Amino acid sequence: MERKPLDTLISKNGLWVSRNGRLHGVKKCETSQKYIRIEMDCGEVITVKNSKTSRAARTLRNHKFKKPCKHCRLPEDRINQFAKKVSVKDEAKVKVVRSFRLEPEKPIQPNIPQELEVPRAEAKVDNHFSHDEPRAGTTKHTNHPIRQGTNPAPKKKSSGPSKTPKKTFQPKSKSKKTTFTPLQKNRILSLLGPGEMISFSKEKRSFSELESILSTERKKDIRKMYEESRENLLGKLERTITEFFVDMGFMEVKSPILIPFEYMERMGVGEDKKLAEQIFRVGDNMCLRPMLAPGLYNHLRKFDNVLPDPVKIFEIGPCYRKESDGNSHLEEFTMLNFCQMGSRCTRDNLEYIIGELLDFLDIEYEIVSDSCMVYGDTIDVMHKKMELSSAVVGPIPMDMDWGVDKPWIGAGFGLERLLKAKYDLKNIKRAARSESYYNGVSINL
Ligand code: ATP
Ligand code: 9VF
Ligand code: MG
Repeated sequence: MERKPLDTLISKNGLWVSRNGRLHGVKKCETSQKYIRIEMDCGEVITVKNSKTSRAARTLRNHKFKKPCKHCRLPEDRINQFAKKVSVKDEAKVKVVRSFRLEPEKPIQPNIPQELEVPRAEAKVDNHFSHDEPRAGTTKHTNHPIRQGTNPAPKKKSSGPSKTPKKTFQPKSKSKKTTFTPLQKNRILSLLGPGEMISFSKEKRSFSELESILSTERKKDIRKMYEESRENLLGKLERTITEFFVDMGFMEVKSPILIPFEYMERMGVGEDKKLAEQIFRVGDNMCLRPMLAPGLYNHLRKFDNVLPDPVKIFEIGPCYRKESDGNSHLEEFTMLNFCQMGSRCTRDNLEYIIGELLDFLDIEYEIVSDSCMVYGDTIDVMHKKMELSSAVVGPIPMDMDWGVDKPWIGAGFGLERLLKAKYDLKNIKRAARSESYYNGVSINL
């Protein structure tokens, strides 16, 4: 026999059995595409998925409950009828109102995030955009000769998650150790604040106890952000860096995100190349840009006979790459690429600009040498084991294909990686465009 959906069962019985077995009278019931909002006689309101197979549907079908809710004041005969498995047929006690969209006020099941955030060593990701050669020529960059004696740019007050020392959740009760399923661990890890840690092996509180404590903390965090700054960290970083480069005499550029695939061929990433597999193709001829260089090349060429020497431009915006997952890779990320063409295009000047930017952002870094298939030799900027940027001193043979014939310097930075470094985030997903985190804090609450 066809099983009835939950909303039909509710309207048939006019009753609801809560998770703890209380039998409630239903006052009002609204149904959307996916959810049912139920108002009980006692005033309690819940929103649940309209599922045929849920616990609630089973209990209503089997007429199982522990005891009636005192505050609903259900008449004795209704309780007895339900207990005797007699449905109040054709007596639709509760009118089901159908609406198109009804967002759940509170999902019954915690929304388990997809990613497994179990702490692990920096995951190695297949990376076709750069060779995996051993890093060489490491130089600590705390005292760059050119930067000595220059006035550091004013440090701005940060309104993001604080970089306070890591807190550890200490077990409080003396009861025995709790074991957590991988899904539960995942949920708890996603609920930790940006700087917090937990030791599951020592934890004595139950999953639901911990989940509830952490959810309360995260709600406080989000409310505090709403009261105090209301700025999104990624948006704010883009604005801060824009101001920095505009002040340094660079022109802000916004070029298309949807570009001809031919641009990628001209960047040396033709269809036959391995790294073409990382590109999101759109239709036959277009793709989502995996880098900012093509748009910047075109601007350099066009501005060359317009602007005074040297031409200084930068762009900040979304880029897309298919990546096998990792703690520092996103498929949708935000790149900053600045470049200068003409005079003063030296490695020293490139390192000076990079140093000024990272000092301004208060992020520690070191410079190492690397190479990649697009540019050949690169100067990579590292924060611990994470690459913040690849920088290049041109000219390079590819310039010819873009009508550019002057020396240049340039560097590409990932903004989410800058945030991950600055706020010591566990996973780059916390810094990304997201529906799961706001400013590094879970919003699945
Ligand atoms: P990696 O070797 O870490 O995969 P890459 O060398 O391929 O990076 P570049 O092409 O040099 O990356 O891009 C410049 C910068 O853009 C990187 O240094 C990094 O900060 C950022 N970036 C690149 N790919 C990603 C990504 N998938 N997610 C987040 N940031 C990225
Ligand atoms: C360095 C990373 C080729 C003269 C317009 C500027 C650079 C940046 C490398 C970047 C990329 N190159 N994501 O070039 O600044 O292009 O792979 Si231009
Ligand atoms: Mg690189």
